[in-house]
Amino acid sequence: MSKEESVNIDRASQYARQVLETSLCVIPGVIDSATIDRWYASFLPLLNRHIEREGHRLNRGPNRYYVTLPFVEPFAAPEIFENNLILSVVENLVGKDGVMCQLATDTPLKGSDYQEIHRDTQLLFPETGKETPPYQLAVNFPLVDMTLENGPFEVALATHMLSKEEGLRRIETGEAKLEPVLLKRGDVMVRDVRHLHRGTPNHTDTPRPMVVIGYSRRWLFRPEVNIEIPRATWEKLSERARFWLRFNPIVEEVKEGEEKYQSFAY
Ligand SMILES: O=C(O)CCC(=O)C(=O)O
Repeated sequence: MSKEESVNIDRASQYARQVLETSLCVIPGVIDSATIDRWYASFLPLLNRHIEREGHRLNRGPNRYYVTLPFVEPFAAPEIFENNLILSVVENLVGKDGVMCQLATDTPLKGSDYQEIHRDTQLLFPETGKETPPYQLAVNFPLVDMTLENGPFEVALATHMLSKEEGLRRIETGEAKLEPVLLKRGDVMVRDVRHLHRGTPNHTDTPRPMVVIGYSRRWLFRPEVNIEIPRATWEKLSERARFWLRFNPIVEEVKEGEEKYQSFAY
């Protein structure tokens, strides 16, 4: 093993430990600015068409939209979803045989509001009232710097292993605190989506998209999401990428349509 590989393994396990303890880690400066700019420019027309088509739904709150990204250029980007460090952190948490099942964005615009404090998934075994090791992760990165003005994602650290009621109680009493995560363009956050969190209002005129790549244990079925992979793209993927994407449908062409993932909060 090269020195670089073993440094990466150490870093990945440190980041993974941080996620286990606090529910998230931030890996700074992973994605270069030119890539982020390309994504932002390609995303805006998608967002505008989404708002025109189904902006009336308000399912994420006013002026806040969840938009799936098509698995085509520039979004079918192995340098991001197959990034060695990110994927090693993910493997530490959901296993080397995990899956990638979601590629989308959350975007508050001016006029957005505080969301209800929520988690993104239920307990695996609700009747036990007990949490388990991690099974569903979000790898997030913003397409603009996330500032206090443009609707930063807020999270109460270390609430991922608590019931929602207990997490809310701790927030209420001040034992836990909702705090903004101020990511720079290029930073990547890996998070256990069970932590209590919320979107906050964007007070600027610039949309604040944050990309979400969903990774899960191999056995977790999330019917609300998938990634349609054009056959031509599939042919060009590495073995490792094909493995992580193996349960997604292969299609002849990706068609833009209504968003499937409508509800979000538990
Ligand atoms: O601010 C964000 O991007 C997160 C929004 C969110 O948690 C959601 O819509 O479920």
